[in-house]
Amino acid sequence: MSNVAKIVPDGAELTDGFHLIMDALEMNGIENIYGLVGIPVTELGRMWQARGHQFYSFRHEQNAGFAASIAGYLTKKPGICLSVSAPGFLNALTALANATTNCFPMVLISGSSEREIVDLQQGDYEEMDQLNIARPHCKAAYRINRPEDIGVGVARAIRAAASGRPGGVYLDIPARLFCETLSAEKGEQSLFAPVDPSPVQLPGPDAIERAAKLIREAERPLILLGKGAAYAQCDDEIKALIEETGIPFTPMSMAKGLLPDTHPQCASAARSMVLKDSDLVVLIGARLNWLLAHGKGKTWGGGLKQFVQIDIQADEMDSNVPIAAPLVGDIESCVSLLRPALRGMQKPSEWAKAVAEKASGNRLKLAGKLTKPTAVMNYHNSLGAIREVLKNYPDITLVNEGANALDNARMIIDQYKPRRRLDTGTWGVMGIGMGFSVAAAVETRAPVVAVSGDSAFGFSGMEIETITRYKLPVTVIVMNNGGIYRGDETNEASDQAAVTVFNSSTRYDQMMVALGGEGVRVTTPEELAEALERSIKSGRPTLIDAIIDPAAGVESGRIGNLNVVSTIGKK
Ligand code: OXK
Ligand code: ADP
Ligand code: MG
Repeated sequence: MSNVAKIVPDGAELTDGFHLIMDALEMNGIENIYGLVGIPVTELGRMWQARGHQFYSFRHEQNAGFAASIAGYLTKKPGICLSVSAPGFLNALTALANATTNCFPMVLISGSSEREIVDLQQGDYEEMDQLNIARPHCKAAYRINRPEDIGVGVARAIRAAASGRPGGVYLDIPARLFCETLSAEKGEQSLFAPVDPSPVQLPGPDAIERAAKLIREAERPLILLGKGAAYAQCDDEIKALIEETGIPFTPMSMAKGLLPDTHPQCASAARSMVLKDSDLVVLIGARLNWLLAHGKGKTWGGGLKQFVQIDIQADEMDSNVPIAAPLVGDIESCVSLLRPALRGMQKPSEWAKAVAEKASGNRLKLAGKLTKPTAVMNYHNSLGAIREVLKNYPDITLVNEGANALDNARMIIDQYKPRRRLDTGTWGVMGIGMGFSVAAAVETRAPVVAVSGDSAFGFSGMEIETITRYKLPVTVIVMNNGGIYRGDETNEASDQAAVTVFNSSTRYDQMMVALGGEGVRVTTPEELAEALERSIKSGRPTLIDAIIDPAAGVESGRIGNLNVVSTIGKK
């Protein structure tokens, strides 16, 4: 590592902002930067590559931001996104806010314009008070004003993103700072990596005892795994807790695969039943937000449920309903303390058996639909074909977005390993597809399959050029039914296309060919399976345009209850 930029005539060695930022990132073990260059950060991207690191150049900052955020989720180290000022910064801000909402650690580093001009609103190039705009959308926002503060600024950003509940951090770098110099010696002294940036956090013994007592006394306990449990990377501890206690478990979407979906205790296929009929629910890294009907109401069987909740964020407790046994701490510590406290507990065998029977009945019912031929492919038989192929590739990461494409793939495609399913998360955000795919391929060094609705794909579709440029082993399957939700809506009022409808003749496969990859159009489950298998084996960037029945799909998939519909003025 060299942070010596130049040697001046009197012999003093100098460094500058560019070098110090790179030194600080290196010191924190950063290897990959996801971003989009332009004034004033282009040189930083170039110099990062010159040091032997990777800079992934995207076509839109939002996708670079999504990539950085999921890199953070996959590695437990903040993902780094680099953007230009004002519009580039704003484009990335959605991803930063999404990272914070989903508890993904990332740092968005944006160049910004000159303070004295911005602050007097004198109309600088890309003038914007970025720091203050970022603040409400992230966990922490910092600006570095002096080269000697770069070390502390980067260290604070890394610690803020990774510690406690992870999240997004904004780091503002005024353009001028990049070239400001400092003696190399002072520069070197100013740099450091934070010691233990995400420290363990132990729950108290009383809290463990309280939780263990409730679990022992429960007749129909359920363990609900969230993406916090997957993030914690203590897979063996969680598996041991579940198997030692014999409690049925159900994963939230990104926790699928923490234990295989085919595990005998997996209650995914009996979801309604276990949420409703359980008498105690142990939440591990899952929040009682909208995705869990806020922990109350008919989903949960009407009355108040008893909850044990494991979470690192103390004020998550009681956010929606009272938590009978809060366990505040990191998941690994909490689970490893809970296990001995539960040793010898009686397994809830009868309940577990009833759950397993319900789940296997539902699985059987679904299996019939997955192989049923139809005149035009539907979600069941197309995803059924994908499921069969992916069974043989458990290391593949599945990226999934859309409405029906999301809900059906979550239900149909089994996951076998932790952190292999990445999706629209807490916000149900469309557009994560290609950014997540790039980062998953980079960080896991294994193939990626993205299953995207045709609408969802449109949000980040141009990044297939990024995928081909870096020759990433990504297969994109566009579930093409010609519209948002479905492609057969008609506009009763005029001849303008209906709001949910796209061109039915769109050739997404040809888009991929034009941008340097392989493109295939398929119309049957057999063709789809064959194309997917071939693509995975080839390792070549491929887009499979899967033609789905335009009439397949329901408005907003399984969350149609959230739609807002007027009852007034309809003909
Ligand atoms: C699950 N199920 C199965 C299986 N797995 N049956 C057979 N075999 C298997 N393997 C059953 C399960 O028991 C449920 O049936 C049903 O399938 C659905 O399961 P699941 O897990 O999907 O459950 P549910 O109720 O949909 O979960 C609620 C939810 C989920 C809110 C957590 O819908 C979700 O994550 N939604 C995210 C939606 C989203 O973000 N969309 C964004 C785009 S929409 P029963 O009989 O047990 O109930 C958008 O932007 O606007 O419209 C817009
Ligand atoms: P899901 O959407 O899968 O239900 P959420 O994003 O709602 O998951 O919840 C994840 C939770 O996990 C957050 O409340 C977060 O604070 C928590 N969390 C993340 N990492 C850890 C960890 N290492 N230890 C404890 N809790 C964690
Ligand atoms: Mg569609």
